[in-house]
Amino acid sequence: MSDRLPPLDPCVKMDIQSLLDGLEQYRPRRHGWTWRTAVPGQKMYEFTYHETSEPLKQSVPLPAAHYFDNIDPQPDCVVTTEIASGRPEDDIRRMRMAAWHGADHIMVIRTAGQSHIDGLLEGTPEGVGGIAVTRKQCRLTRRALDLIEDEVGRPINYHSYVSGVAGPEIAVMFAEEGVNGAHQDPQYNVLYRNINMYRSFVDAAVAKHVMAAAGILQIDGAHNANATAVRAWKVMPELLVQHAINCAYSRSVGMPAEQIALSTVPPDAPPAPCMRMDLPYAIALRDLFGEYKMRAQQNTRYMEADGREATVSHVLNLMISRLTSADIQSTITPDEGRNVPWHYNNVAAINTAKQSLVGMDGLREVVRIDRENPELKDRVRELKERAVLFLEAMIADGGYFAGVEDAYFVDSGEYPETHDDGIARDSQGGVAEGTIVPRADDYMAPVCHHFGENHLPEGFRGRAFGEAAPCDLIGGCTLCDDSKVPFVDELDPEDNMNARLAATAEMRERGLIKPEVEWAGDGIVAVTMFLPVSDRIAEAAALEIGRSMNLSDCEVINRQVMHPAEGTLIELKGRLDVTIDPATLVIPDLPEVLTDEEIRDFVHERGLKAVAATVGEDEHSVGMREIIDIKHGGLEKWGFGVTYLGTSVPVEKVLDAAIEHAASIVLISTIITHGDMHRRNMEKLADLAAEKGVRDKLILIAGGTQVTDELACSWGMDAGFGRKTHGIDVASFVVKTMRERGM
Ligand code: Z98
Repeated sequence: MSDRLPPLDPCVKMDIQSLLDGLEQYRPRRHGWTWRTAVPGQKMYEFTYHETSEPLKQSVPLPAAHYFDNIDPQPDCVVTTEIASGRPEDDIRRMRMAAWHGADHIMVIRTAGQSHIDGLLEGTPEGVGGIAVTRKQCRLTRRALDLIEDEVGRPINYHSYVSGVAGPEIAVMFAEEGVNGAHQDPQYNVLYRNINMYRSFVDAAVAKHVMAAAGILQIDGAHNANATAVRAWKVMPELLVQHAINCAYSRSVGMPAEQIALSTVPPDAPPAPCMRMDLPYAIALRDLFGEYKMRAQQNTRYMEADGREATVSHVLNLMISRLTSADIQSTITPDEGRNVPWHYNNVAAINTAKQSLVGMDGLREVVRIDRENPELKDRVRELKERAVLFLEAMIADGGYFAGVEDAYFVDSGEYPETHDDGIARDSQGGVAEGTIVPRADDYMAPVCHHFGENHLPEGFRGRAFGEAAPCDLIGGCTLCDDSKVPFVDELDPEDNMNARLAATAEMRERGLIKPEVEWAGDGIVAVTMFLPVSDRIAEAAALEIGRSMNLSDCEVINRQVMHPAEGTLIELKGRLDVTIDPATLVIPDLPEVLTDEEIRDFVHERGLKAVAATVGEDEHSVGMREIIDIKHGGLEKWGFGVTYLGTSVPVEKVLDAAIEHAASIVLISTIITHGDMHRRNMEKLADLAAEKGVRDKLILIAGGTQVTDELACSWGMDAGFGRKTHGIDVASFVVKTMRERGM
């Protein structure tokens, strides 16, 4: 049982072996989907939030959070990430990182074509950019997520797909293994996997019925039409129709409305004026399907390999979510365009969602969509009308199956305009055609959550009818009695988790370090370089540079023209065969800081004074003010008398002021480093102090983003302080140095 495993220690890596041990006995501790608990009016730091949820117990806040007491407000909607390492043992490490940044819906991507597998896979689960679904993979993942959710203090929903001709079996397995959410939409199987349409709908009825019983949240497949369409914005009416078909079908086989989520994507992306085009669609959708949940997916149709571009589209999509609504906010990364699933891009996309949603907290209250705006109003109505026309025509033409035969779907014209280029399927063809067999008169399945006519004997219709359960006839079924759930280990003797973990065992045991993005120890690194040539030459040159850097399997994953002749930005990936033993590393000790009391006493005793200035032609003042101002916890806090001389101050003037004020500390700051200005100013200050015979009476300190202690000292300073320095570091240094020097 998962609760027998010790809780995770945030400073220790997850022990994958212990998660595998005893997996055959593990049973999920809960079933069904969990929403976040919204906390309207939540107060954090100096702010009041309108659309956030309960905070995490442990997390990694956004980078700027240190200005705000390290708060990490979590939006009110569930945030999705899609994990696709292809190896469960690596997937679960990624999940832990994703959860710490704010994901609580984790989808594991499967290798393409799962839909064509006609039985439940129990064999080897490794895939490429995805995973073949197996019981072992599901169970291991759910078990790991139990620990991860305890660590972050929020339930995590685990998600996969119930598709294809093995759909009903997979649904049962998901219900048994505590999978919390799944895509299920028979239209997906028909249109994109060419599974026979009758078989798809029969299977879907059974699968949905099982999902409903297990509380599994369903996500539909309409978004795949956006992703497939020639012009994604043309399929908006059809998307409404696809949602309607799956919702109606799901309801008719017993799925409650609250378990149905629509998978919706703002269809366009810049350079299209996408917000104006997407907003009416988002509104029409919510008008028509208000009783269902909205899963807002990110636009992937126009995603290229550029992370910046994908992020901007994502943020625009997030704005639509905030202006309308989203119960689940999906995140996606441009990894597919780059041919590698990079786990840190998962984290980046989760942070994009968290940052944008929290940044737009309560936006809807102050920025209202103008529903009376004629352009918006007319377009919302037009979309609905086009969708209704689509449905009416399809019904008049013989219904859904006839419509699919007639290529109604994914046509590049906006209905009723058609270009006759939709996806057509033959009702007498496709995968698993002719495999539907009528039930015999005496057919009776002694299992619960069975769909359809089951010829049950009297008194066994189930607890919902106040009668015995059908499975009482056989002493219980797997959905009612957990102990009956089977476990089948991997079958491949070579390619399996144990063998793969054995290959990297030394790395784990000795804590050896190798870069990775895909799998543990893969050695893959990404290098960004600017090459002052045109793109094709740059690409060839980058590959050559990669080889000179000792990288193997080099591949250009992104190239962006800066100017046709002046240059190209290249992102290159390659494999670096280097292993670092942490025992060989020399890691400098963190500077020790003194207590407030110790510093205050020392400063008061001596009446210490400092002069401070940004020197040279440099107008930056924020860094220096943080070091000196009392309100930022700067030197004034301990009683230092600080004379701040301002910005762009000549070094001579700083020194004169120090002498005039009888200061023993001189603080200079430089951010600008062009022409080595920072070096020259430091050297000049040290030389002048020596010339005037005051060098040994002064502590000279330089600070700035490009300053290091080593460099500053080599240029005549007593210390240099770079990024992330606080007043306490400088104050401690001053006191310690004055004590050492007997000043
Ligand atoms: C997403 N990035 O939705 P195979 N059923 C439906 C699907 O949408 C998918 C599958 C099944 C997307 C994920 N969608 C892509 C409705 C896949 C998967 O046969 O295993 O590929 O089916 O977030």
